[in-house]
Amino acid sequence: MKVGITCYPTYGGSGAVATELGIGLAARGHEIHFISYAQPFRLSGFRERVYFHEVEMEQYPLFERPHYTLALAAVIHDTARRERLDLIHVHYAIPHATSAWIAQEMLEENGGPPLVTTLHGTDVTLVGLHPSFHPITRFSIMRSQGVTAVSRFLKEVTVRDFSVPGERIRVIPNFVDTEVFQRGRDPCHREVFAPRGEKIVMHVSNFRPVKRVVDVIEVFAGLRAAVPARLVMAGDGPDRPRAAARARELGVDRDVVFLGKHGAVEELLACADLFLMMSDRESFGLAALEALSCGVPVVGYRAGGLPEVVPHGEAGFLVPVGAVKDATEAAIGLLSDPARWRKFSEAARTVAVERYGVQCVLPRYEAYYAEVLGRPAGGAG
Ligand code: GMT
Repeated sequence: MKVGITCYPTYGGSGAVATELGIGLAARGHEIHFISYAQPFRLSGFRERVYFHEVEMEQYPLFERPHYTLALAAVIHDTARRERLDLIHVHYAIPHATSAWIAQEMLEENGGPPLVTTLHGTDVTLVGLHPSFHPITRFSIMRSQGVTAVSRFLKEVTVRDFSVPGERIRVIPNFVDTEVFQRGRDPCHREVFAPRGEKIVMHVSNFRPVKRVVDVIEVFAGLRAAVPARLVMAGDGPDRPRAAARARELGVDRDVVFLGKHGAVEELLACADLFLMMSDRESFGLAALEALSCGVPVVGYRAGGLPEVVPHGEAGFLVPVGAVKDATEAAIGLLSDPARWRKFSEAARTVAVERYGVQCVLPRYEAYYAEVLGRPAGGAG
């Protein structure tokens, strides 16, 4: 099958999932054409059957605002025509599903390939809800021949807030390459992060307000008062200065490392002891899944789709949003009891491998593509 994939190429869950999906499908014999304004951050090195088409923006004095949606539509149209794509799969509805719909309209006389849109999170729960975006987001979802959501939670929200019939949305969860994300890989940076044998607590995100990174610092400060620990904050974004300021206020700044954006989080997670995800809205929580795959228990807020990913009391603990004290107690309980921690770590790895391993989830996309195309499932042809 020849599939065009459009995603945001920058650091972020939807781009990561889209890229891993393309790489995985290419390994299974499909031909993948990534279409975006930059090479997706997880797409490095040469890979057979993987191509990248850059969306370039024309500079013209009249265009004070760049027309990315149109430029993307033009490249999707061109790629679909030249490469004879069987299917277009866009990740994150805005504006990708709209651009793909325009491309399809342009291809209509030749019968354009069907469009699958994967809803990831804030395209539905935040940005798409804005009154100025709501009608076009709904329109683009409804014009897609296939729609997937990364969690049951996200499907329910889309049905409720966009009046999309439930039967139009298939839940296909995010996945993780459990060979890449695993404990004890080399290099492991434990001695650098925790030279005195401290526990390593980790957080990975884009530091947007929804991630509540100040709460991450507060949970860590409470934990560190009871257990020697260091906090590694990977990623960057608008709330980083607030988090750094809170760490200073609470007197824990010497034990908090802000790494900035990191291209290989698997190297970091492989030596973590605890992952904190204190988001107040999270449709799935890919970073939490990647932590579980590395045998790292998760403590976080019971928000959105996170309870579908982290089994409470088994691979981690989820507490109500804002319950910093409860989260701190849960973190202390895990890190001060080695036998309990080992049990949770093993359960975390099992959940990742058995429910969310790439080998379990990829065939579900293949089967869904076949269904949308009206073909029998199976095979790359
Ligand atoms: O950053 C992105 O790529 C998108 C981002 C978002 O804010 O929509 O992440 C969403 O998609 C990820 C991949 O499916 C999910 O793991 C995240 O939970 C989800 N983020 C939110 O719902 C806040």
